[in-house]
Amino acid sequence: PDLFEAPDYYNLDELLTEEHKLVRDAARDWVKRDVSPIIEEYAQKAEFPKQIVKGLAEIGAFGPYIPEEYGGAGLDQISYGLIMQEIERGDSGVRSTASVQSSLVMYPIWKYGNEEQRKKYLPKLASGEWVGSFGLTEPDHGSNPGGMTTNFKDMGDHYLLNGAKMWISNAPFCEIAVVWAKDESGRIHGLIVERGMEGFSTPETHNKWSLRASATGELIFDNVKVPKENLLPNKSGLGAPLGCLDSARFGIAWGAIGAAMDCYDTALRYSKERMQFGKPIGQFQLQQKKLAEMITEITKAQLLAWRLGVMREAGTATSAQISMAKRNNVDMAINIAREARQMLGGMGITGEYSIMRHSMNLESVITYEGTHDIHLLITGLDITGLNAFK
Ligand code: TGC
Ligand code: FAD
Repeated sequence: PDLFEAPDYYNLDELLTEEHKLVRDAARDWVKRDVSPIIEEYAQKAEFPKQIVKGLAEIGAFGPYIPEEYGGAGLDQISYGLIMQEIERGDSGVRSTASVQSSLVMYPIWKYGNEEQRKKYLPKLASGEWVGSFGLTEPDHGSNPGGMTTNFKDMGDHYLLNGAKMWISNAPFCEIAVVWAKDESGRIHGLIVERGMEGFSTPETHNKWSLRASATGELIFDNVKVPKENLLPNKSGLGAPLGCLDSARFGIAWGAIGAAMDCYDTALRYSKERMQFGKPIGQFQLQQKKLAEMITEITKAQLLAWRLGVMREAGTATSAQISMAKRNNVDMAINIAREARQMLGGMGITGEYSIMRHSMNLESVITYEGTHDIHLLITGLDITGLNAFK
């Protein structure tokens, strides 16, 4: 069941450069070899497979577009997207680890940090020696991060940080966390908090039915003394964390296509092998309808992601355009996972096949990085000029 084919119904490969294809194929081969064979077991155990961190670094999944001088892969946005697509064919939780590390930890340090911070943190994050987390969401502030209460006070020679973040990917084992907190005037800033700082703890969140191969936890700050040099100096306000989300949401728009492709591949293969009423089930019109709609939706999502990649590379993609692609492509994937699972009948609910795991994972993907409804309201605001959030 781990034989990936690569639906490319509209010959999108013709739009890719040789480098894009090399990067994608290297990621695909690595996922096939090192992720697919073990991921079901780790998801069942609800454990992150830490041994894959090195491989993620080697395929360029940690900071694909961060310049090489800081240890990044120095690739373009479409390469970043393709890497996320291939990783999420394997598992959304593994893609989450890469998304957080690249777009939510390395990106803010690169864009909003100073040169010392870039040199201190980025190479270690790119190589996977350190894994980071990103703390924006709080127990009482998810869709509305601007309401956060985590705060820091200027104590002269350091900052004193208090508060708590919840639902944080990679939290239980992160070496550093990029944490968003308000200063005494209520302005949001990013702070780099390091494991070992007194008063900083990261309890794990258990009992998840989704994203089980990714570790999720809290970040708790109880009078943590944060050195002043750990504040990201070059951007503040809610726009700073939201800028990181733009990059992560872009990657998720591509990643979701990978999960959908794996479900489609699996259902297509199964439909040709599984016999009922003396025929392969793929010969029944109802099953063909499901498969035909899947490949149609995957193709539309690929075009959306590719065009967004071109605009993102040119620096012209708006946040609302990114929201549209995240929302559409994750919704496309979750619907395909559900239909594909039904096509496998009873076998579809087992861990023998990847579909049920994708289906459960996508419940997180459709919620994090802005829920399905929040992204709709972002589009609504963009086209009407009328703000449903205020
Ligand atoms: P609003 O007043 O609209 O905006 C505040 C300031 O931010 C600017 N801005 C953006 N800047 C960059 N990129 C964006 N996407 C931006 N959207 C808004 C805006 O211009 C403004 O700037 P300024 O200078 O005027 O202050 O903010 P609001 O409080 O009304 O909220 C807007 C809303 C709802 C769209 C936003 O807060 C939102 O997107 N909510 C969803 C929250 C979310 O996505 N959380 C994600 C947490 S991280 C996560 O889930 C990681 S999962 C990782 C994984 O495992 O892959
Ligand atoms: P709420 O904001 O309470 O929303 C509940 C419901 O109300 C949703 O359906 C929502 O769409 C709806 N709603 C809210 N506001 C409106 C409105 N104005 N109009 C209409 N409907 C509305 N966060 C991080 O900071 N870092 C991470 O690494 C991270 N990783 C995550 C990993 C996992 C597995 C999960 C599940 C979440 C993660 N998150 C992370 C948090 C995630 O971003 C939030 O769960 C998400 O933003 C939604 O917030 P909430 O859960 O508080 O839901």
